[in-house]
Amino acid sequence: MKTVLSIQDLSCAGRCSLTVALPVLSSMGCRCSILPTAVLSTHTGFPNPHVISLTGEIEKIFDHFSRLDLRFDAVTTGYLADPTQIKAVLPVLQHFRKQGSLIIADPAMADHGRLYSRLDASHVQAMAEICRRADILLPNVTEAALLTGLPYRDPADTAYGKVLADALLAEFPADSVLITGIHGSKGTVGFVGCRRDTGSFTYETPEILRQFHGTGDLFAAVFAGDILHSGDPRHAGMRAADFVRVCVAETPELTPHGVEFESQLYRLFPATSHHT
Ligand code: PXL
Repeated sequence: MKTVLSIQDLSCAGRCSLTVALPVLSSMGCRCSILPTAVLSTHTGFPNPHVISLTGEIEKIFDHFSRLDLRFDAVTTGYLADPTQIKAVLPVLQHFRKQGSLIIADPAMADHGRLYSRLDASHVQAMAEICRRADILLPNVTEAALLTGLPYRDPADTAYGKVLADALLAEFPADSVLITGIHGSKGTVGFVGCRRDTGSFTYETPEILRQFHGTGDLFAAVFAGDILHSGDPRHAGMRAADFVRVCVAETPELTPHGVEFESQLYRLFPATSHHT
């Protein structure tokens, strides 16, 4: 059985981060361990969430993991609450990287051209340090622009996606990057990816014009579960994009509670290896 350590916050309500990663990775037949970095009453798209930082606990949990010599096929990172917390995660990545875990970083910090509420420019600098320790980066267009210093464009087309992907591979040592939220020729949305060894690839699906919270987290979780079996970022990205799309399509109303993925989890069961 493949094993994953998911490092991100636990938002009690709102369907994102760990409450998405756990069911998705379990459905994909992975044993998912967690390192919760903060507990929030809701994600920060709701007004005034109660935030309990677990920064001081990260080192203690990691220390116990190390004494047990726990090992994981992949370690994934997502939303982190502040730069101090990010600093506490760096040694954890360093350790598991040395042990051969695949490090997948979703620099979840911004969307639609803006940082999430509560975050500032110092967060971008700190998140870049996470990205320097990753094998695979999964930013959206806004995050890719912030990490490279290139301008944010809306919409970002495939050509600009390739510019962002090349800039990321120039700036960070990752083997692959995959940028979500790229707009194709006619009413499509998808990703541009680039592998350092074999070059770029793209994928587009018909766009559904509704924006939900947590779809990036859903994408990253499916991506991680797939790549551990396929070893192919393009395959993993296609499976993730198709899954997010069907979840959006099946969500009856636009609320801050994210997409209705629960009724679609069966599509991820290990026996179904085709995408969607
Ligand atoms: O979905 C990304 C995310 C994760 N966790 C928290 C968030 C957000 C996005 O706003 O606020 C706490």
